[in-house]
Amino acid sequence: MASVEWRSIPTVLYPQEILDKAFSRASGQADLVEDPDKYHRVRKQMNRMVQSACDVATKTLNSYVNRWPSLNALTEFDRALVDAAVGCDDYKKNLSALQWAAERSQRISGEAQAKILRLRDIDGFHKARRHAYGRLSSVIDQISPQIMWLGESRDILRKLPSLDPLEPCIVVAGSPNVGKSALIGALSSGEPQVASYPFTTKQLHLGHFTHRRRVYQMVDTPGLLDRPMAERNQIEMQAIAALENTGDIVLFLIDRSGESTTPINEQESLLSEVRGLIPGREVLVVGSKSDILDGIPETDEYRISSVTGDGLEEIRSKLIEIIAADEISDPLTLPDHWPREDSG
Ligand SMILES: Nc1nc2c(ncn2[C@@H]2O[C@H](COP(=O)(O)OP(=O)(O)O)[C@@H](O)[C@H]2O)c(=O)[nH]1
Ligand SMILES: [Mg+2]
Repeated sequence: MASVEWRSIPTVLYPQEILDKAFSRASGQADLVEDPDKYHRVRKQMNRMVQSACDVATKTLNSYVNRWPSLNALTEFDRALVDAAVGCDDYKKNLSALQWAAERSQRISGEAQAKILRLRDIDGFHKARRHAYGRLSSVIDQISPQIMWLGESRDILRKLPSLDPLEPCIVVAGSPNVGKSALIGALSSGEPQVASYPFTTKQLHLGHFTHRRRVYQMVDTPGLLDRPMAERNQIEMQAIAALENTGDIVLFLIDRSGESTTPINEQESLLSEVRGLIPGREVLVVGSKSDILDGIPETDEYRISSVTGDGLEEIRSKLIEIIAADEISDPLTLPDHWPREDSG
């Protein structure tokens, strides 16, 4: 399962644009027909027009169906995102409506061509072509709501985060304003990507760094792991469950500085909730904003400052170490310095 590049989903044309494209391509095709005999010329032209208009419609619709990721091929995390953003049922239903229309369009083409073959008069050729155009238009009209839905959904899906399920992922949790986004920015090579998360109006920050050719992804959880679970609706719980399977490790930030907007005891009870939610994952607790912790007793084993860079490299190594330790338990993965047969 590769990651979904939501940003590469192509633009969806309006229904009328699809028809315009089909009919204008068809007229162009008719102009190419050369035959001195009018009867044969018109017959060929009408045939070409129907065939090419229907082909363009079919290809356009099928290209949407093919370029949209199949829900079955998605990770649980991506499916949860799609469900919350646009709804998985609608996603499936609307795409299959397009597939239906693509097939109808081919049928219309076949039937019109068979009819033109049987006809013996120029007027009949024109009529058959007009009739086929009318049928094609009404098929496209019929799926107009579905096409519009896809167009709008595409704009929503484009902004979703893309996580690669084959690379490690660090979920950065903690109360609001503890410094999650700042930490991701400080550990990232390059600018963190800002994505939207359908469960919250807040923006999600995605960053990554590379170590020994592996990409360590980091994702923060605005509005997700930062509120008591009692306040959540079902769809949010579903997202948390999905995140649980995505993250290899949770880095939980605690802001013990006087500037924290959430009282320490509330931050700590969120921490125990997070631990309870994802019992199988290691939770690394890190104190944030060490640059303004003067005089505050050292409670956490790890302290960082995203402003001064204090403690960042220690945290990075610790994350890599924890993730590697986790992977050794997988019998198919060998540890880093495992002796290779050809090295002796
Ligand atoms: N002094 C100091 N301020 C920080 C540090 N990290 C974040 N902040 C500030 O804390 C506020 C919240 O940071 P942000 O990363 O948005 O927190 P988030 O809501 O957990 O993502 C911002 O005003 C940051 O500038 C830090 O290491 N030191
Ligand atoms: Mg943030």
